Amino acid sequence: MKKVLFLIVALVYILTFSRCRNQKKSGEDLKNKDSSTLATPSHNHTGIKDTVSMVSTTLSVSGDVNFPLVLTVDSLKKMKVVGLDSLNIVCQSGATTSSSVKSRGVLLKDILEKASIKQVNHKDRNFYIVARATDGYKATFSWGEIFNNPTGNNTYITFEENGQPIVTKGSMILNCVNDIRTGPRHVIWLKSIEVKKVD
Ligand SMILES: Nc1nc2c(c(=O)[nH]1)N[C@H]1C(S)=C(S)[C@@H](COP(=O)(O)O)O[C@H]1N2
Ligand SMILES: [Mo]
Repeated sequence: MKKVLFLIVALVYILTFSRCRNQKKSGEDLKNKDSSTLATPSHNHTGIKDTVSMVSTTLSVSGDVNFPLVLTVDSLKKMKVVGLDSLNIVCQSGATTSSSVKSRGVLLKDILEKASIKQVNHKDRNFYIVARATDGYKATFSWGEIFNNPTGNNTYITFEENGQPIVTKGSMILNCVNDIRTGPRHVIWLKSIEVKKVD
């Protein structure tokens, strides 16, 4: 009887001990995995993480405009939609971060015309336009670039890439396709367009 009891106790002890060891091992694996991820992050020069928390489903147009707007992808689809040629996104460093992106979108110029910039007279042209993202990233344009330069016909708010709605990079992206390097004024997670006047 004593022998049986001893055997049971020994068995329970061995089982418990081996489970602890296994748990510790998987715990260590996890720890190693975490630190190796930290040590060798996947190549991402901008530090951008695809994250749904950054997505804005609306684009506000505000500042020195007669008609402030809050636009959605649906409201853009009701405007003049243009299909863009395949585009590479090239960082200021020269690295291509995305290739052969085929987008659809609306000209920023058309959106600004809809909002109507508050110009006092025809010499009142010293406005700048800020395209801002939810993470604080921004790109700037001047009135002259948009309304008196080919850039105006090459700057789009896009909402579709390769036939799919944009998801992880926001719902709308600003793209200036005639920039020498397209990365800097490629604003993902776009949330607002602000029109400001130089005093
Ligand atoms: N909102 C937001 N947009 C951004 C950035 C950013 O950090 N935040 N980085 C820019 C830079 S430096 C580059 S090169 C491109 C890279 O775009 P991609 O990751 O869509 O290819 O996004 C640009 N747009
Ligand atoms: Mo970049």
